[in-house]
Amino acid sequence: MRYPVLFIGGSDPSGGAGIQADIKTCQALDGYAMALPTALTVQSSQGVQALELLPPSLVAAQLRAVLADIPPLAIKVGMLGSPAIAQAVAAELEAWQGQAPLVLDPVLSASSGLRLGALEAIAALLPHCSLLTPNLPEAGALLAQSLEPKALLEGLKASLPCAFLLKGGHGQGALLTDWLWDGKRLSSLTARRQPDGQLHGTGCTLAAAIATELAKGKPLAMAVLLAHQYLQGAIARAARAPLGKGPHGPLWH
Ligand code: PXL
Repeated sequence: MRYPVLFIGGSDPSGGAGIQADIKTCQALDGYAMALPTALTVQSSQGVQALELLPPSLVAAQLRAVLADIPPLAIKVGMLGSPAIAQAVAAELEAWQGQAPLVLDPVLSASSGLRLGALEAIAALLPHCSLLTPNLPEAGALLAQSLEPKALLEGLKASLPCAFLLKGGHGQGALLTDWLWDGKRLSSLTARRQPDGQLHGTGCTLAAAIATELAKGKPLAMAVLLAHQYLQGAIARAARAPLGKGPHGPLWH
């Protein structure tokens, strides 16, 4: 059995984040990765230097061709780049006859601070979303309020139409907690904070791993647990064999 998963997001030519990280994650977890870029970035472990968005019509055409040929069992959306691209993606998903769970990673900016997305773009995709995976700053931006994690959780529960995983990596302390709200229950996963240096693409990788496990038929909570374990392994391996001259080295898939 093969498990096709479709990834929609930005390209990172250094292979650390974006659709390159998605493809590696999916392959490592035994999925069949399909990937279409919304944008090309110029970046390395030293940061994102430039960004060029693809025309929305070209993103739509890629999506249409793939959906008509190999129906994905799950879809992950990362960097959308612009509201126009998000609307084009939403329109193609609406026109599609099939159905698949969609994991939406609401990418707003790179670690270097460069803007990679817009709130309006995320809003356009929310009606199609099965799981949203914001980090703390993204959750604050979505709620237009910078709040403590507990208050962010309540705010997201009250305002989102889908399940969400609130990622605690940007919080304080030696242990970090991710919170999963599945629509009915809240559960949490903790991990020991890893030193900075080889953490580029962690958000992309986690969401890609969740999508791949969902494609394999795992229930949401199990998919999140397996993805969390995969991410911790990829972080630990990378720490033993760093790559890149900059502060944002890649994981080891
Ligand atoms: O990790 C967020 C992210 C997503 N997608 C692309 C990126 C980045 C961060 O640099 O470059 C393409």
